[in-house]
Formats: sequence, C-alpha cells, structure tokens
Amino acid sequence: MNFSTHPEVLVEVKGSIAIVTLSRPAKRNALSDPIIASLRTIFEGLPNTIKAAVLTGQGEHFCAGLDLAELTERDAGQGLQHSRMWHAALDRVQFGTVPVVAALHGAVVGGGLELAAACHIRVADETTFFALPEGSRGIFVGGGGSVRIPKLIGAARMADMMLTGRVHDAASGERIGLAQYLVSAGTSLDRAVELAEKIAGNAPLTNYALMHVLPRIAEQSADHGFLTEALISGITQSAPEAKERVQAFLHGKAHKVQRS
Ligand code: 1HE
Repeated sequence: MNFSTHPEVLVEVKGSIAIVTLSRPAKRNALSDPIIASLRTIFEGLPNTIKAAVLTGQGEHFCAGLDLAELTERDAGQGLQHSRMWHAALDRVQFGTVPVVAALHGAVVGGGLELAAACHIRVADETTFFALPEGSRGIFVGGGGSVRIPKLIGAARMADMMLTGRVHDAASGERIGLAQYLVSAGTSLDRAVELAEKIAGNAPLTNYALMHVLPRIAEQSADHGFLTEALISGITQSAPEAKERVQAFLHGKAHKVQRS
C-alpha cells in the first residue's frame, strides 16, 4: 500500500510501519505550506493497522527548515497564523496515533529540527548536523521549537544555537540530547525502521501511555505526576495483553532483558 497527499511527501507502508519521506531534495526538503499541511493530514489519518512510523528525508539532507521563499510576503497576523498551522501539524506528529522515529542525516536545521523534535526518537547518522539559523535570519522559531527543543537540550543550549549560530555535529548532537542514537553514515533509516518495528510490537496501551501520558506527567508537579502515573499504571496493567505478556515471561516464553 502506498499513499500520499502531496507529491513531495511520500508514504510507504511496510507491514505495520509507515515510512514518511520528505521528497523535495532539490530544495533540501525545505518545508512549504503544502508540505506542512500534508504532514498533518498523513499523521492524522494513519490507518489503525499502522503501529509506528518513521520520518525521513530524500537526498543529502533531512530538512533545511522553513521554505524561506514563502516568508517574504507575510504580515504579522499572517505570520502568527502560519506558526499556528505548524503547531497544529507537528502536534499531530507528537500526539498522533503512533510513535514516530526520525531518521536523520545531513542538515537538520531550523524548522527541520523543530519537526525532528516533535518525533519521539531521533536517530542521527554521522553526516547529521543541527542548527537553528533563525537567529541570524532575523526571525524566531515558529514550529514549536521553543517549547520542544529546551526539553531536549535545555534553554541555555538552545539560546546558544540561536544567538551564536552554533552548529552541532552528529556526535555533539547526540551528546547533548538532540538525538538518542548515533549510527554510521547512511544507516539511520535502517536503524529507525528496526526501532519502529520493535515499537510496533509493544502493547498499544503502553505506546499510548508513553506518547500521551509521559510528556504530561513531565509537565505536572510531582504530587500530580505520581497520581497520574498510578492511574495509567493501573490502566495498562489491567489490559488483557499485559496479563498475557507477563504470563508468557513467567512461563519462559518471552525474551529476557539482555546486556547490551
Ligand atoms: C532553500 C532552503 C530553505 C535550501 N528555503 N529554499 N533554514 C535555513 O536558514 C537553512 C537554509 N539552507 C541552508 O543553509 C543550506 O541550503 C543547507 C545547509 C540546508 C544545504 O546546503 P547545500 O549546499 O546542500 O544546498 P544549497 O545550495 O544551499 O541549496 C540548494 C537549493 O535549495 C537552493 O535553491 P536553488 O534553486 O538555488 O538550487 C536553495 O535556495 C534551496 N534551499 N534551503 C528555501 N530553507 C516554522 S518557523 C521555522 C523557521 C526556519 O526554519 S528558519 C531556517 C530556515
């Protein structure tokens, strides 16, 4: 099955995994309004046979961020609405139906980093570099980056990237938390698919809790967080699938945790 809502965003289905590919390599996968709208439609409309997704980019770079050619004519009100459009689309990536693994390579800059930050796991290959050139272009992030990126690396590091134009290479990006995995050049997509397949094998309620509940707990006071944790813990363990999985382990029919 293959489907897409825009020729520059491809969707390929591999079993229970959807691979969503930005396909505008001549413009370094710069994110035009139709591409953002298409991402929203895709992540809103994944069929329930899909259990995890991978987001990647064609060509030398993951994504060069906002399509700067579209920026020039907007007034303040239109700029506000434009940012809100990005928020709505990237919200569907982060709080959609399935965990999303970003397979990164080359430039992951500006809105490209904002998009990657909306994913649940980021796999960077050795060619990856991260930057927020908004600072030097006289603009600000508008795709949720000021909310999501400080949660990954802290506000001080994000301010450094925007104030000084600092570029983090793949190793540095992984060290500070922009990516959770660092792999050799050209292998981020394979690793991302491998991870997505593992994720797809989890109990759906566990994946739901990790996507929708964990980030909310992180925003709560400890007191409220403990209660929310107890509630979701009670719900997940009561699912028949959880009972089956625990029984399987107790009968020696499920994998043991292995040293890495
Ligand atoms: C673009 C864009 C773009 C490339 N919008 N057209 N993002 C940036 O400020 C990053 C701008 N891009 C770059 O710094 C570089 O292009 C890259 C490091 C990503 C890649 O370099 P390179 O040498 O491989 O490619 P290139 O020769 O710079 O670009 C190839 C073409 O893509 C060229 O067009 P051409 O018609 O002359 O071939 C570029 O103009 C075009 N291109 N990037 C439009 N971003 C919700 S708010 C988010 C705010 C932001 O994201 S601001 C940061 C924007």
